[in-house]
Formats: sequence, C-alpha cells, structure tokens
Amino acid sequence: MQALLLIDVQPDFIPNGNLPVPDGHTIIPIINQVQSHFDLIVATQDWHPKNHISFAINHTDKKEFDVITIDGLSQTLWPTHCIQDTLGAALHPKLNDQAIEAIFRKGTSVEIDSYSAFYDNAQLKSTGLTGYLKDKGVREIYFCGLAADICVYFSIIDALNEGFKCIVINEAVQALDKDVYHQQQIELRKKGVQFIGINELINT
Ligand code: VGL
Ligand code: ZN
Repeated sequence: MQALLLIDVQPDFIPNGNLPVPDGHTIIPIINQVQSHFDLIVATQDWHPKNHISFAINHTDKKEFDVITIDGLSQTLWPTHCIQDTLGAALHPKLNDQAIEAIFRKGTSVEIDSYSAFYDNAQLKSTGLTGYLKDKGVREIYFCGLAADICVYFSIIDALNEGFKCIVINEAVQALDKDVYHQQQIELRKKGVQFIGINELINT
C-alpha cells in the first residue's frame, strides 16, 4: 500500500505568504495531477499558536533567521507563520483537498517546534501518523510539499526510521535553500530514498 503525503501546502509557504518558499506555488498543479494515482492521501498543516517559540518576534533582541539554542536544540527563528485558524495556515485554496483522508497538525505546542510530520523536534511527542499509516497497511510514502529542506526533509528522516520506503516526487517539492536541499538529496539517496519525476510516476 502506497500513500501520498502532502507536507504543509499552506499559503504562508507560497510566494507572498509570511514564510515564502521560492517557486512554492509551482507544486500545487503537480500535486493535483498526481493525486489520482494514490489510494490514500494524507496532509499535514504547520499549526502554531501566536506565542510559538519558533517566531523571532517572541524573542527579545533576535531577528528573523537567527539561529539559537533552546533546551539543547538548534532553533531557527522564523517570521511569524501558520498561525492557527488564519488563512495563511489553511490548506492552499488551489490544492484539491477532496481526496485527503486525514490531516495531521504539528507545531501546536508553544515550547517546541515540529518540522517532521511524525514527531516534534525533540522526538518526544508523536503526531500519531506512523500508527495511522501502519494501520492502513502503508509501506511506501510518496512525499510532496514544502519546504523540501525543512519539513519534507525531517519527515523523510523519521519515515525511514519508522521503516517506510520513501519516494520524493521531484516537481512536487521546493526548498527554502536549494544548496542545502542538494546536499540533503545526496544524503537521502545513500539512505535509500528514491527521487522520481512526475513523468516516471504517471507512466508506471
Ligand atoms: C517549515 C519552517 C518553519 C516547513 C515550517 O513547513 O518547512 N519551515 N515551519
Ligand atoms: Zn513552522
């Protein structure tokens, strides 16, 4: 059983949003096109309270994209984004959401960030996604979404640790930092992750 996992396809991560990923908008028609190839589609939403620890504005004398250490973990201080119940945190209005069976929200605890769809950044609290997918017999996860080098990357690392086969749909992800993502791709390939183009997916 294969699942399509849509990571954080939210207006705040699209150009003109509060934490824009370059070319982020290009993934939406691709995702809409590939959905019919999957029997199970699951999405995540980055879903922060206003006073979230990852926002630069909630730290004195810090600016956006500063990197600090909190409880021994490296934390980038982000522009305020994906505030619960705002339009920027909704699933993107152009994303076809009719076939999405479940939505897992993350980053809801004030004191800790959560990049991965599976666990918070301290690996302490699970979202329940592993159990949900295993209960449905999923063994392979196809990854889409934003940002390739942050939430998609950390979701793949956790998915590998949970024993899933991981495949990335190349045109369905975009990175905040393309150089970082390039290095991550080399690492992930060594770990057995496959990267496929949309044509390969549609013709198989
Ligand atoms: C993300 C930074 C902060 C992401 C979420 O979805 O990649 N990046 N929060
Ligand atoms: Zn976030």
